[in-house]
Amino acid sequence: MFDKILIANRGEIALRVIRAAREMGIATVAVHSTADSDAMHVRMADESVCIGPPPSPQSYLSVPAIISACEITGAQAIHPGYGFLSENAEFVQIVEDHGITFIGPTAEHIRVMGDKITAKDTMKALGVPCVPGSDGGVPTLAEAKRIGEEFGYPVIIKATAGGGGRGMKVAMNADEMESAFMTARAEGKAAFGNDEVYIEKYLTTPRHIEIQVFGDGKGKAVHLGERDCSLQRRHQKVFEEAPGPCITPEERAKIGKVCADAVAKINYIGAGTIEFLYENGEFYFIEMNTRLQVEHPVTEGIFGVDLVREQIRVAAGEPMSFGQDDLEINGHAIEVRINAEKLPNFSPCPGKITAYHAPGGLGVRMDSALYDGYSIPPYYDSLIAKLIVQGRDRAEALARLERALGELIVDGIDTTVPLFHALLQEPDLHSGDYNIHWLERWLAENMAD
Ligand code: MV4
Repeated sequence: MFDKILIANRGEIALRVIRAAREMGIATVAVHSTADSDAMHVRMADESVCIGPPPSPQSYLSVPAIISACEITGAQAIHPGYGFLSENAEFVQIVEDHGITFIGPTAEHIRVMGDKITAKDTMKALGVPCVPGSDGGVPTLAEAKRIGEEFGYPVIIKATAGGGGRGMKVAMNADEMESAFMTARAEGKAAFGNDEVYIEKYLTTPRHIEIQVFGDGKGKAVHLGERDCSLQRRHQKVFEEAPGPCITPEERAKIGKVCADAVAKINYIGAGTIEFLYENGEFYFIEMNTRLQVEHPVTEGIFGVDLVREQIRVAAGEPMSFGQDDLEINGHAIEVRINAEKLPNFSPCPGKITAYHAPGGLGVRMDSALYDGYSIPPYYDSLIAKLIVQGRDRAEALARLERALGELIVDGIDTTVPLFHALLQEPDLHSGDYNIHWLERWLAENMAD
């Protein structure tokens, strides 16, 4: 096992990794920008290294600075958290070339899944159900139109290098194809330097269901059920839950096995998420994320496992501490993402926290790097806390969420907490009757200023 690891991240996820490492008796190194000298992850780590000025490209994304911090402190491994360098295959290669262990998948797996066409080809060949559509890339408008006719409109044109909803255009009919095709290509080129696109049948009212998988890198892998993350605003998840309110145990076992078998077959190592659209009882693969995700705590809650501990174990060459038969769901967990943003427009709201009180009690987990008197810098993501609640069933989890939100005090800045109080008044949220468009529609109807 490692003696010391470096966490190449900040905020709540840096704390999350430090906590797992400490329980394992592993020393931790925090890295930080000059804007984060007073950040909680710096305080909580055993050691810290300042790696640059506030802008991320010169600090949290600076590969030389992070490798140097590792060499100076003697850290044997790097945990990337999520975002920043977590899905950067070149970074992983450089880390390994320096004799440092990357706590995560191989550069090759990151590369394959980072390109949406090769990801889909790979998953399809592994028996994972995919959205019907083009076989690989679509190089010309004529070919795009032929595919539109073959599969029937509406179709969606997606940039292979896309992500976060960029480089994605829907064509409702043949007349819209030219503009949608050209725009998706141009956005792919502009945002990712890659204009290759592919085409899928457009699913009109799906849910976003993602399967948590975990592999040992040696052909063994398990699934840890699904999360329903359908409540999103501008491709940012807002509310996540496990298990999915609409997924039966039979469906879970079936799609879970398909996913676990697929990642076992490619010797996948560590945590991964296989994203699906779910409509009319069918799963359609869209993307795979080769990282620990923001919403991993809901899965940890219902399965009672520590995914970060497990990531560190397999990275160090140790076996996974559980098999599929050890994994059983207990109750229901919900996470809400609390952002430093001002409603109704969700405009970023950094500033000084003048009072802070975290909720507690049975079934409440608050993952946050906030503290009383902390100043949220304006340079980074606006996520300031994840409130995760768990109950014996979904109704109890929802009641607990409302109770915990009521206990939370974050003064001095605006947050998205009022959004959750309002959402908890909605019958559709209590019945679980929502899809990927529900929240945007609700916001348009209820947050119009
Ligand atoms: C789709 C789709 C409908 N049909 N693909 C959005 C981001 C990217 N990860 C995939 N996305 C979608 N792909 C087909 N064939 C609808 C979306 C989509 C979406 C997906 C998940 C959660 C929220 C969403 C919001 C808008 C569109």
